[in-house]
Amino acid sequence: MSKLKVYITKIICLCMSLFLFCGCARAVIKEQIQESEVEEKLTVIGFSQPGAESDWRVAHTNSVIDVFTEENGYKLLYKDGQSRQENQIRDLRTFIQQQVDYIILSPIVETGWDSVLEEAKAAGIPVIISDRLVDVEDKSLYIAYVGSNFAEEGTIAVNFLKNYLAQRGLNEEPFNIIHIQGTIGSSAQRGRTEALEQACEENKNWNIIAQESGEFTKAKGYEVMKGILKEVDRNSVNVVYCENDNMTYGVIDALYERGISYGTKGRVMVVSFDATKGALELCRDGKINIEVECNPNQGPLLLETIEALQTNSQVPTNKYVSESYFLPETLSDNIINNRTY
Ligand code: GYE
Repeated sequence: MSKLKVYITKIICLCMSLFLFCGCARAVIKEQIQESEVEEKLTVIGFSQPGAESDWRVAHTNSVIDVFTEENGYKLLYKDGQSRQENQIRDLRTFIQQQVDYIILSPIVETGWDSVLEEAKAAGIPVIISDRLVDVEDKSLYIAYVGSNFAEEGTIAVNFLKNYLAQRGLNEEPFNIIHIQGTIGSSAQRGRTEALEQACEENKNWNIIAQESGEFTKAKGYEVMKGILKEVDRNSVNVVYCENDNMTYGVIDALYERGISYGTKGRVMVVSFDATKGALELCRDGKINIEVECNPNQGPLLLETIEALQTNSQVPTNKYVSESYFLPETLSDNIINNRTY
């Protein structure tokens, strides 16, 4: 091939590559523009969770993630506070800086939110509280609450115990309770604790012989129960009132280790809250006497609330999820198999 031919071939190749490159670049830019146009139309939600301490929490997170999808017109920014309020406050400030459209807050405890919620209000960002409540002086700092009625949950557990004792004519006998609490200052702890303490005031034979927080985790539940069993007379214990399922798993491990029988056929009754699948299986097998349900599927109600806000419709201030309870005799495999969390 002559030098000139080689030269011409090279130029042709170069032109073709340039042409191809420009075509691709244009396609990429077009795609990016289209993506950002779609993103611009999405409603941005900042979602702050206290952590991932329990199976219930994971189910609650998933329920929110499942509804605020791009197909539904949303972009969800999710932050896990690693079980620290200061992290959640920092996460809310990040959402405010990012100028999100709405904030969903599941507060680790009830108090200490005034300043950051004032900042959100000043930035014009509506806040919806989910799961646990906030205790703020100015109620206009949040638009709505979506979650559980914890006092009601506690009342269900306490009424079960009252009926149990009444049916067996044990109303006058000493009834000794080990009380494992959730994160102190959280609404779930407060509602469930208040119901029990109130019942102890009303029934003079009910005694809380130990009361400690297991912070809603299995590890801490196990640790505190192990410690308590070293302190109390094990033969005096009638019931463990445990404020969530994961702590209950730790509690029954500690009972088992000490050779103390529990559940419907054992020495010690077990009362638990949440009714997650694993705990329902234990309840069906008689290892847990009652499972008071706490429903984590709050995503759809949160979606409804935000859709109502988007269309300026009237938004109810409180929306409670429906909840029930389970006993070994009412638990079928069907109920358990249909449990999604
Ligand atoms: O019972 C527990 C979780 O706030 C309702 O927190 C929630 C509670 C739930 O970690 O498992």
